[in-house]
Amino acid sequence: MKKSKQTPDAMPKDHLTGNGGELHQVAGALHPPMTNQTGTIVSDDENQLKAGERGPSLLEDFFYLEKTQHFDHERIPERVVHARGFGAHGFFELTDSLAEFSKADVLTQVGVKTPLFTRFSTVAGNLGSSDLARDVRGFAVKFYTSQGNWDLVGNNIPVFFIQDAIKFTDLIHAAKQEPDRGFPQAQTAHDTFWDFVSLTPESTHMLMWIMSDRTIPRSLRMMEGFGVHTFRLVNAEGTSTFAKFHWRPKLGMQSVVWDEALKINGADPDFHRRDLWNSIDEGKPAEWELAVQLFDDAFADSFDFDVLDATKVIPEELIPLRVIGRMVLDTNVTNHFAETEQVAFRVSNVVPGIDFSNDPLLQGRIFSYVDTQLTRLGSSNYQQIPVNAPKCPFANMQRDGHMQTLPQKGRVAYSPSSLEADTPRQDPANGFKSFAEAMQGEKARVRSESFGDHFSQAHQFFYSQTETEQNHIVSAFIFELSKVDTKAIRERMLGQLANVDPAIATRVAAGLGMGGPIKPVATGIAARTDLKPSPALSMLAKAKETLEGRMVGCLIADGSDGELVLALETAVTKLGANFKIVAPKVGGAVAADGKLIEADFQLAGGSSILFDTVFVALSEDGAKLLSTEAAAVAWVHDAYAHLKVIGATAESKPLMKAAGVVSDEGVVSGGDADAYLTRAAKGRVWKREPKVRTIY
Ligand code: HDD
Repeated sequence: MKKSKQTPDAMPKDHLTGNGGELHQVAGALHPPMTNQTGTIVSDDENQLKAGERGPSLLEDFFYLEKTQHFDHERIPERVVHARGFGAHGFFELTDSLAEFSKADVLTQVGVKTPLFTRFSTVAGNLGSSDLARDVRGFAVKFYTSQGNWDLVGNNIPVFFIQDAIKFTDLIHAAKQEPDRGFPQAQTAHDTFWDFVSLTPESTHMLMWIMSDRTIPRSLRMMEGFGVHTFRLVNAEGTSTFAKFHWRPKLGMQSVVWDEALKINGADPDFHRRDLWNSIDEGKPAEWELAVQLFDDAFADSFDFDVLDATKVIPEELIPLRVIGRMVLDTNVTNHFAETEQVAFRVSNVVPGIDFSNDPLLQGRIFSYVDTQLTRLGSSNYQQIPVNAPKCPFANMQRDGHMQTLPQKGRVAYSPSSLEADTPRQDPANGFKSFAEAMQGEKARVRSESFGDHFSQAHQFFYSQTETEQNHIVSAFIFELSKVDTKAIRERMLGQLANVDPAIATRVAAGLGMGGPIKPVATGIAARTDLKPSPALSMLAKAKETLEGRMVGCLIADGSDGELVLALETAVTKLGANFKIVAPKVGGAVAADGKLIEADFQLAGGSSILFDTVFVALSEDGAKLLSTEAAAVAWVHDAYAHLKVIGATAESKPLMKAAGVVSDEGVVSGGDADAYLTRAAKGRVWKREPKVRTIY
């Protein structure tokens, strides 16, 4: 090995070699000497210490012991729920002060950029599951505010399955793998989940949401987020206002279609994390608006449902969203484990000016998050881990414990005290004070009657969707229930759906092939059908016509028109989208003019499911050749069946034919790049759907 004394610019020499070692040049880069955890330089990282050349290993080999012991303990318990997650750093910038309602700096100091860390997740799957499972997405944000950490631990759906936290254990046990067999993984399409929810009518509204395309997002950058619960804001005078928090993605909302989701899970199980990582890495930060719905007791008292019931939304048409700032995720983590895995969100992390409501789901969460971190991170000092530590000063009398890293100084570890001047003291004027809500009532285990209507908002949600979205909800119920072996559970679920609307139940029953009358499950309160549809609940009704942040895939082969491909790439990049070339070989293809066009993907590794829209840029020979290549036929066929806009050169016809493409408004042939991109920006060709799959 060639040795060099040169120091890389970014690293101070004494840091790398201050222990007496030297820098080593390997493949042109300079590497510092390897040491063990205590700084002793390792001379040989390839062989254990042995008694003789072919003899047994020696226990004395402290390098090997330390290395292997560390490896043996690399894993920590994964989260019981939301195990699979992906995070990034960024900031929140307030654009509209809420000083009238809250005394929190983060909600009142316009223009200040508060650093934050956001972790997205799926709920049911284990750590190694796939990103595109049909599931709720966690949307947890840790704001490192000047007054302490504020964690807004939400989801991409504004309602929840249950009303009281005491049912959370049951919900999750029903949703996760069945305990005897240990499967299925990362899906609710099995008996125990549908058994539980069909016996738990309060979950019906949430079922409508999770059967919608919200649970198969195209990108983490393209989904909404919600604080779910009603929170309280408290101003300097101690007056409280209720608040619900909403995140709105700058790129607009978009989902994949179900068949695509199933295939993406095989083609790229890391689809969502790769997408977010790449986008930030390419200097394209992900951005959301933060908006609030603010309301007072008078509204709460007059609203049709209880604002403390987490299975209900307050339609935006009733309380409009007020946009107050933006979140920008612009920095990838340095180390996934240290940051994304060790981040510890706690619903109890609030700051003066932000407080809890009495929502019994929220109240129960306040305990659970603090508790779970002890098992996961193993020490009550987990808040000292950099990703969890506040970025404002903090001081208290908590001492010692496993993995204490703070040099806690002084004799005084108690309060009150008189021995040292600089010990921390309670601060009644500036400290967090709970809102002084008057309390009354008998101690009892009860569910308020105001939580009793489980079907009206489910009905409202379904009929607030576009026809396409309604069809997808029905299809999702059919898919999931078709995986339920126990017929009685399927029947009971149809009975719950009949409570939402007999027409929905009939459609699902038709798809399942379950004839005969559907018996509604007995319910205390029947669904109201007079609630006005809320278009804000639909994704397609508010979809943006844009290609920004999207992926365009272009299929080429030898003989393709190089100029056309280049022109397309330029136009796509100008629109803020990513252009990726797929060719039979990853090395690329030789264009008609003899020049090499390099590829980003080999055909089998770059299936069209990875792209939002595709262009087939083949020559006549290329198209003939690929029309007998299964991967190419599937590439075009999938794009067509997934309702994508397909652009193509006239010469690509043989492949289009082999793939069963039937001309429609979303098939732009003739090689017109502009016409293709104009149609592609409008999104999928929903009108094509009845031609490619049965709508029940
Ligand atoms: Fe929870 C994790 C969101 C109800 C108990 N939850 C967790 C995460 C999110 C949510 C986003 C992952 C945080 C991260 O990225 O580390 N949870 C919700 C929402 C809920 C909800 C939006 C309802 C509105 N959760 C809920 C209840 C309980 C829990 C009712 C228990 C009583 N949740 C947990 C937990 C987790 C968790 C077991 C697992 C890992 C963790 O906390 O840190 O404590």
